[in-house]
Amino acid sequence: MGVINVTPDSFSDGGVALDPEHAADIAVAMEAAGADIIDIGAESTRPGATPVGTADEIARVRPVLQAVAKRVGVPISIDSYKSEVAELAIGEGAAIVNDISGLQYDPRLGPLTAARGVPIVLMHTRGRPQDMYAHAEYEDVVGEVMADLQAAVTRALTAGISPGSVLLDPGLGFAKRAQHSLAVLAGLDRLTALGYPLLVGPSRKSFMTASTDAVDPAARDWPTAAAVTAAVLGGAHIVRVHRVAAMMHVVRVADAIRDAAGV
Ligand code: HH2
Repeated sequence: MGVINVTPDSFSDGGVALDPEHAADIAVAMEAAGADIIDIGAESTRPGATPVGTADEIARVRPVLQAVAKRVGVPISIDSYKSEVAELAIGEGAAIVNDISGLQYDPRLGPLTAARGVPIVLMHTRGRPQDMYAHAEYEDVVGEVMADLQAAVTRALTAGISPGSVLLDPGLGFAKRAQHSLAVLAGLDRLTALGYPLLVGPSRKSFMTASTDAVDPAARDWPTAAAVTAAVLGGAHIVRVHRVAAMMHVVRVADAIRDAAGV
C-alpha cells in the first residue's frame, strides 16, 4: 500500500502531494513500482496534529481522488475516520475505507461502509491524535491491542459489515511509545490468530529512532526496511509505506524468506 498524504503537515511528506496532478504522478509511479493499493488521506494524524474540518478535508481530497482514480487501475483506499469524507471518496472511486480509529470516532462510518459493501481497515488507537500518548499505558501491549481490535471487529459486525470485508492494523506509533510499537511488531504473529488480514504501517515512524540516528523522517527508509521485514515475517498481509519502489525489494525478499521456512 503506497501512501499519498494530501496535507501540508504530515510528519514525513507534508506538502508533497497537494497538487492533484502531482499526486496522480506519484500514484502512477507507485503502481508501476508494484503497489497493490493507493492510500489517500487529507488529515495528518501525527501526534499533536491540528484536526481538519470535514469541509476542508473534502475540498483537499476530492480533486486528488479524481485525478488519481483516472490514472491508476489498483484500488484506492480513503484514509479518513469521517463518514462524510468516506462517502464522498467512495463516490469518486475509493474501494477501501482506512479508519485509524477502528470505528471509535464516527458512529456513522460502520453503517456507511456496510451499506456500500467496501472493505474496511480497523486500526488500533486509543484517545485522539492530540492526546494519544496519555493513553500509552499497557501491561501486555500485544494482548491489549488484540482485545481492543476484537472490540473493533464487534463494532464492525454489529454495523452490518461482513467478516470478509474486515482488515486489522495494530496502529504502530498510535497511543504507543517506542517500546510498545516494537513489542507489537515482535508479537505480530499473535495478532494473526484473530483471523483477519493484517495491515502494518511502520513507514518512517519515530518509534524506530530509538535504535537509529535517523531523526529526519525522510531519512528513515532504511529503518523502515527493517520494520517492513519484521512485519512480513510476523505475518502481515499488507504494509503501508511511502517509498513503494524501494520497499517492494524488501517485501519480496522477506516474502521469499517466509516462504522458504521449513523447506
Ligand atoms: N499511519 C498513519 C496514517 N494512517 N493508517 C493505517 N491503517 N495504519 C497506519 O499505521 C497509519 C494510517 C500515519 O502516517 P502518515 O499518513 O504518513 O502521516 P500523517 O498522519 O502525519 O499524515
